[in-house]
Amino acid sequence: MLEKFERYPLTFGPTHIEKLERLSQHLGGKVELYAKREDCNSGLAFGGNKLRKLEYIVPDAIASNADTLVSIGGVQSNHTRMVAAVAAKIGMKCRLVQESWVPHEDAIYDRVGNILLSRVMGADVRLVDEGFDIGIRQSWEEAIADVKAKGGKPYAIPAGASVHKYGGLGYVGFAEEVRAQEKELGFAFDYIVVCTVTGSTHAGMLVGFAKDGRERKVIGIDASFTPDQTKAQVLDIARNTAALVELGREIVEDDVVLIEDYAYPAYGVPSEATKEAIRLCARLEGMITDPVYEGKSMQGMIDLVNKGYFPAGSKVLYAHLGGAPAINGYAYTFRNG
Ligand code: 5PA
Repeated sequence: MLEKFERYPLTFGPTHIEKLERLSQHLGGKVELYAKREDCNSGLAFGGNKLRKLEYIVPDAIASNADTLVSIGGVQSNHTRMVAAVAAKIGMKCRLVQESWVPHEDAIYDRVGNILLSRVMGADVRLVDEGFDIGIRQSWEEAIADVKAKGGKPYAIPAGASVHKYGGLGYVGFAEEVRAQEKELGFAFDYIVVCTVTGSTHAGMLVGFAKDGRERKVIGIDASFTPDQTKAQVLDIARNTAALVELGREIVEDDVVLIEDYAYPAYGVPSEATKEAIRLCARLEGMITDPVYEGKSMQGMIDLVNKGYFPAGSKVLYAHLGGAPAINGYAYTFRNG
């Protein structure tokens, strides 16, 4: 589906799919759980889902003759860490706006994890005291203007690389990759579980899996706590991406399956159930999920298994999208494990 698009390789290649045997058994053994390890997809600053998206954006950035990538996220944004890594790798400068998206207090929150890595990679990191919003932000537009005013050539990458015209392509590629892996495995997955916030990961998957009629089998777990805005953004990106790849059919609102039950109490703040899911997955599988994104989708998947949402015998693929560095910002939360 992506042959006509230029791709700048930033990842190792197809990501590993592993069975979560002990977690599946622990939850009763009726549903088989697997993880696709997007969190281990690259040697660039611990990798993660943003690299798949950026592979289709970097050629445009290079062609534009830019010298500075400009992007935005929360203080512990994984996306901005990945943009910093890509800027270093392709020899550009990087300007990052880190907003106060998370009402979480930890004395070291703005010194460790993702933001530490971005600083080490030489990004110009600016903290801005604005709350959570996945839309286009004034602080980001000001940063772009500021780079220009100082004689630089900015290339603008929105939050999560999502509303960028090519933001959805990377995860169309994920679906194609899963189809190829299914041939080798000898079975197909019945459901794909994905954490959804700015929307292009989910949107790309939806378009990619629409090719074989599985668009409604992509189960988005909202972690934004602003699900209406997130759902609308997924739909927009999916429609734009479907047109780009010439899917040949309309994406409709009901194709976006977004479960809203696990994002509480706020974006970036883990509930007790999220913390329990993080511990359970770590203790049974040695697989680390974070309190902002993957811990919430892990909690969601566990709860859906327990509720019988997936019929007995289902094979469920959990997309592990990365994000583990942020757990360092929750040192006090996990001080006793
Ligand atoms: C993020 C996003 P989307 O934003 O494409 O919906 O992906 C959600 C998601 N898992 C899931 C991890 C580990 C993520 O980092 N992170 C954002 C960031 O700034 O890091 C874009 C919000």
